[in-house]
Amino acid sequence: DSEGFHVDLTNCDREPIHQLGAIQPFGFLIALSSDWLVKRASANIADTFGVVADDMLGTPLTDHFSAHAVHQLRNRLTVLRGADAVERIFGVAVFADQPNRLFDFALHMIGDTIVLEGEPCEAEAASDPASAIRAMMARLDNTTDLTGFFREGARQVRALTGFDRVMVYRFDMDGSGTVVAEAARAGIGSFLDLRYPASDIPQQARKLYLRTPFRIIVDVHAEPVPILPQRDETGEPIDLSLSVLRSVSPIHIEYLQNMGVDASMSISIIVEGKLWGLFACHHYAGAKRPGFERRSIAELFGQMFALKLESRERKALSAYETSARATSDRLLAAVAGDAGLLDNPEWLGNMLQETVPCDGIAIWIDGKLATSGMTPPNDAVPGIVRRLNAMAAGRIYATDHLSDVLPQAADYADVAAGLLAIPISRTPRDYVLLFRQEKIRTVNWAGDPHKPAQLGPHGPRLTPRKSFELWAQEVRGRSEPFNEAEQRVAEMLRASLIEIVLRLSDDAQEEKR
Ligand code: BLA
Repeated sequence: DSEGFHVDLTNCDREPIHQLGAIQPFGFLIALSSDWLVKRASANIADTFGVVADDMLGTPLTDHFSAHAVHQLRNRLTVLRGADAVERIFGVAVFADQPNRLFDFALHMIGDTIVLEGEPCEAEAASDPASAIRAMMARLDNTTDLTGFFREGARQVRALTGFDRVMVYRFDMDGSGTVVAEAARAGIGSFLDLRYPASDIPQQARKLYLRTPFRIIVDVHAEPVPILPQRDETGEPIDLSLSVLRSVSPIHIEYLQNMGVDASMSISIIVEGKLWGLFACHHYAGAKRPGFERRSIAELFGQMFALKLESRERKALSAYETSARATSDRLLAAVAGDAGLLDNPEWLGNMLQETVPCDGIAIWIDGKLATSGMTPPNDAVPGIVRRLNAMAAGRIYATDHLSDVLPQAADYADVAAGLLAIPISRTPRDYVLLFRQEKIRTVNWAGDPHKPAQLGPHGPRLTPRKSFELWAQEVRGRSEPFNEAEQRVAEMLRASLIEIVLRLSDDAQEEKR
């Protein structure tokens, strides 16, 4: 279509996925003015109300809904005032003469516009939601390690929603992601440990998933239903960011079809305000629509899961920091008793090793070098120090791939591929350097990550990759990365080391006098 946005490899992140102007056909959408007149309606409205969308525009909602239903919706709307949230109301009898024909509704606001989305109530309702959630939480709490916690999370989402495959998908720092846990129907193979490139879930989608933590694609083969009129008096398509029925990017639909998926659902896992990962769910045996109430329980479960994950991560971090603080105290105490220890890289190396594992250590003070363990050749160290001085003014610097910033480091990458540099003075620049050796890893990508998409046969139209065959990549020249917690701890050790160095130089001054 001429108005539509053409996706290509350069603009994938800019496809306006919240403004596609259509919903999925498993429900209907009505947008209302603040006086409850219909401003927009989805083209499938006649299926439920027997009035075509065009004829509904401009009419009051009370022409179509029972007075009681309108009353229920109005009441619920008052709860919402101002919030960037979706209210839900389950089991509404829309037609006064059909008391058993029930619908579930989602309500949200865009400015002054009220957006009402309805779908038929699930025949077999979820059991008491509160006790369902309680049982799910108890199961999570019964797990000991993180792997078990993830696996139990996947199991619970699968038990609740009935999807064929439920995965816990964790994002890496570079935006790629790995399946870290899975619960699946027997006989459909496993995606566990597979890695997917960042471009499989583009930026704007991630941003949207922070705001709306739940989405479902009930049937990837279903034809989207346009919302009429497509453009209102402002000329804008409706903003479907918070819509429950929002239709989905055709690129992503193609991706799912290439994967052989019929229905997809995902729940954001938000930790410390960041998109940590997703529960990603597939169904392969046709369309899948868990009822709205059940989906709402799954969404709430996702939020509780994330909170528990956050608290587990915090606990682990604080235990690590406590032990690091103890090391730092011991360091200070030991050096206070024997200043010579700081010139002893074996001793210092062993000490720091306990908190930040490494394969070698170099100490550079006043242009003098001492090393222990696996380190670059001595004559390479001044080059590293010069590079650090030019780069990381007085701050911790960490890399798992030193040759990124220092090309000649490729020569000794097998013994020292990664570096954590702790500056311990201002001028002249003194450092404690922790090295990690190369760790050759095999990353199992689901398809070649260098070709996440290709141009289609009909011009600039983008086609996501068709093959998800295992594509094993051998990663060389990199060490185990120094993680965030280790860098924080290095910051703490740095403070101790600076204190020691200052004290020693004071002592030296003293002796001179
Ligand atoms: C969205 N991509 C998504 C979503 C997932 C993935 C989970 C969220 C929507 C959903 O729940 O289905 C990716 N799904 C995965 C991955 C696994 C999985 C990695 O099951 C692993 C097991 N996709 C591409 C390319 C583009 C692209 C090249 O591969 C763009 C050029 C786009 N993906 C794309 C878009 C969305 C998306 C636009 C947003 C869909 C929407 O919410 O409208």
